[in-house]
Amino acid sequence: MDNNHYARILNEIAALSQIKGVNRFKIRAYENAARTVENLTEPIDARIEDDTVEDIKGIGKSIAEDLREIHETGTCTVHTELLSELDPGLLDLLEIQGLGPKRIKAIYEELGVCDLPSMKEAAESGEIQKLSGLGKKTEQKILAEIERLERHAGRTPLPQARRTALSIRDRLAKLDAVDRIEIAGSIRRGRETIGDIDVLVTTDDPQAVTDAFVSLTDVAEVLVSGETKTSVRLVGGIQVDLRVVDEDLFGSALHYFTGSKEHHIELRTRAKRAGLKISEYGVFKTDDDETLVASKTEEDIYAALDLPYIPPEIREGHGEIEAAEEGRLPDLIEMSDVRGDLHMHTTETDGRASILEMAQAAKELGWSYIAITDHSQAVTVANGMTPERFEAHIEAIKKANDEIDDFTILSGIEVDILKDGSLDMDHDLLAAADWVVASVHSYFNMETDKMTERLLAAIETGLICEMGHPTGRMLGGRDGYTYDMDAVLEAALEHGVAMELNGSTGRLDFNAENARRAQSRGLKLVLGSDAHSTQGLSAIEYAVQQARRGWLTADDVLNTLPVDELLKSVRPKH
Ligand code: DGT
Ligand code: CA
Ligand code: CA
Ligand code: ZN
Repeated sequence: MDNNHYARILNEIAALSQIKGVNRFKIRAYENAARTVENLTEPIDARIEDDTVEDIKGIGKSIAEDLREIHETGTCTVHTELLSELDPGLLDLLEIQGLGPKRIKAIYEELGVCDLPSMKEAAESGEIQKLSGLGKKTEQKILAEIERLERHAGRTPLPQARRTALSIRDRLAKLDAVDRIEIAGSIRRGRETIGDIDVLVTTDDPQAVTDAFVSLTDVAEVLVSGETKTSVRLVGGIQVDLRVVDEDLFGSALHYFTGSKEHHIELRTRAKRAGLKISEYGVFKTDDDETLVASKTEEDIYAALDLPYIPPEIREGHGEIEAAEEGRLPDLIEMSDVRGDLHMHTTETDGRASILEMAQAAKELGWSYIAITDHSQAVTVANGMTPERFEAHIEAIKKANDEIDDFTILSGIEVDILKDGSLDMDHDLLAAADWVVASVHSYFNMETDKMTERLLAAIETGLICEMGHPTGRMLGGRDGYTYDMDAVLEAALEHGVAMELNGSTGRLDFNAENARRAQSRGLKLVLGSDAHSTQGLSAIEYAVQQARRGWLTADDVLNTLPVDELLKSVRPKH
């Protein structure tokens, strides 16, 4: 089971305990343990298996016991008892952003609201605003949140689903019976949210694979069990389809189950015109013998249709087949094109590693430079820097830079764009820094015009290199703020500001669509991990995948450049 599953159960215990009203220390212990598990670099499974889970700082004896139980059964008694005493629907209410266990407790106790439908009803009939401490504004926010949750219903954010999928793949790959195993479906295409996980295997012992699959500890329910397809629901609620396919047909099966449906529909039309048909079993002639033309590899499938290989990330029916026909498929950016990472935090603000630790970890990933971009003082919760601290931090970064060979640490900041569009730092310090990311972290709900003015004012300072997470959306969470995107992109182009594609797992912001829009207007993009720890640096993978979904090439992305060229590509009037 992946660590997130453990963390989720612990977080839920903390929240449910708060609703139930148990003592504060216990709640705090679960919250802390959840955070510890989230930040652990190694699989908690391994620590349980070698019986060292109690040695982890922040995990006490009784929570260690819970973790062992989760390891065995997917859940634990504390969790199931809380749910049976309270109401399972409360877990959905915890998804309402900005409400929190304390207020849910009040609404639950006073109105008997115990799930999303009853919450919706109470909010629509104006019952919520009558409660003390909960006004009309909160009630409207609750309704907007429920509407958002309904929109995302049943879908899981990509990073979470992908981690779960990789964990399943890796456990099954260890079986002797498994020859080949691949994740297909929307995860392979890198879609932002995932309906279910699709896994393909080749084996000469299907029964052994199926048995092992349904016996995985995090399987809650077997939905379908057949000779070639088995579907299960995991304890977290996500469905996994496992298909056993013939080795000779692996390419056509992988292609079929990778989708998208839209891509397939267009391909089928094209195949028909050429007297061919295409299915999960291959490409066939539509003659009487139904001669098999291709099935082994995906390249073979496309070649049979007289097309170059189309990468999974752009198989969405967004013009890729036409582009392939006309030989203008973009040469999509790859991980190996990336030379550095331009957004990360250290212990100076809300990160967990030092400047040098971040640099060393980045160097190990193969980067040749990074920018250290800690927060400015407006972000008090992140211990943002005053000008004095930033000045000292720039010096500390320069010093660290001298201590690491063949690597450049750029001095930078993630400066807040304040409500009026001014930047939360002295301008001479921003000018002195190598890399300035500017981001919005407050007042997300401004009117469109006001937000546009705010961003334009920030861009027009001429001090910004990069607009950080440019819409503020949280994946499967808060929607982004709205502004006149064309006006902002135009100003960014004029002032040499790159737009970030933030790969941190909660964000993926810009999304692929906006990235493509920026690129088509001639803007450059920057990939950033927004790492708050050394492990967080690997989030660049997600940024690359979303960049590919946005049809971006290495030329569209600034951090594929050597550092000197990178610095020349932004804030030209600086
Ligand atoms: P999801 O799971 O909603 O995030 O999206 P996908 O794309 O993973 O969709 P899913 O799991 O329903 O099916 C996986 C792929 O298998 C899909 O992209 C295309 C293919 N596929 C499955 N069932 C059908 C079908 O009934 N018609 C067509 N054309 N393709 C299908
Ligand atoms: Ca799927
Ligand atoms: Ca599926
Ligand atoms: Zn930020």
